[in-house]
Amino acid sequence: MVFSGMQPSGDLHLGNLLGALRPWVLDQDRYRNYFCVVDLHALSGPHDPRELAEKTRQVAALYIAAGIDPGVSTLLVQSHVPQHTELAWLLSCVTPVGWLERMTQFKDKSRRRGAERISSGLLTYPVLMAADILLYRANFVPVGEDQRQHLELTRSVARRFNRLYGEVLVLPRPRIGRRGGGARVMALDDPESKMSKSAQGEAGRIGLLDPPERVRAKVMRAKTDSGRAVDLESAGAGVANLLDIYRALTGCSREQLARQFQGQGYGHLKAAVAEVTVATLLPLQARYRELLGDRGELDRVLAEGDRRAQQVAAANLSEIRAAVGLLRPPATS
Ligand code: AQP
Repeated sequence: MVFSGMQPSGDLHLGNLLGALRPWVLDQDRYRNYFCVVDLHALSGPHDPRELAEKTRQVAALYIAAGIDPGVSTLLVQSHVPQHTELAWLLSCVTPVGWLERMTQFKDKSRRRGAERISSGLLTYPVLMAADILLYRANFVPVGEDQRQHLELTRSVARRFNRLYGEVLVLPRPRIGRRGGGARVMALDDPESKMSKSAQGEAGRIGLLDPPERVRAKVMRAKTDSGRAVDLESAGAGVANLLDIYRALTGCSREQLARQFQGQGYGHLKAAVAEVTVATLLPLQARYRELLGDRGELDRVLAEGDRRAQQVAAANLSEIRAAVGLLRPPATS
């Protein structure tokens, strides 16, 4: 069983594609999958209520455009399955605050936003994420490297819960960076930081919906180092990031990478990265436009996924509720 998701907190980018979406697609026939648009998570930071519903639809359309088949995988919207939030409460009651305060993403985002502007939802975000995963008894969670710590926390919470209430929760394992890299795509304008939806300015990220000219302009302006020619052994963060992106997009080996770029100028590498990126994104964008052209069909697909997910979620949650000792609700006719 596989569970993973993305927040509709901004426009999805190349990091989301290479770190998560593509690994989901490549492995989707091997497992039972739940791919979720985690809209409740998007509320933990600043968001525009006039845009959230449409962004949620857009992320779902991007999943399908990237190759998720809703006939094979269950595609759902987190807020449409209320069991996620109920389980989050049960888990929060066994999660020490200190564990949450140690999360790097919480520390980074709260430093960026300032203590007055962060919500307690940002602190408890990893508990909701643990609930998302544990609710479906997922064995594997394919995510980018940045989510490793949250996955460790999910395992710790599940272990603690099972110690207190019996073996009801399944400990999930992260799947990070399988198949050709891309587990941590760095920002083009600041290769020491990860490419991110919420970073200020657009120069650092390649949006999955960026038109070809914008992709080319961003890649050509990517920060490198003071050198001129590529050296695979001693590449600085910016050049290494471009090489990683090229490798992840083409699936080429390190030897092929060396043959093509070793000793070549940075301009040559950038032009090649821009072209493979454009070639990857064009068909995805065409399919995305088609899907958004028929919102009724997209909503129908999501409703079917929500329904399938709710069945599993309700059955699993009722076992978890019983384990903590809650009174079983009266059966409704
Ligand atoms: N730069 C990245 N490289 C590789 N994988 C990445 N992911 C995110 N950024 C990179 C992976 O994408 C999935 C979706 O993540 P999310 O929507 O829950 O948000 P996030 O991890 O917090 O990613 P963002 O895009 O940076 O969003 P904001 O800025 O809103 O926080 C996850 O599997 C993640 O690992």
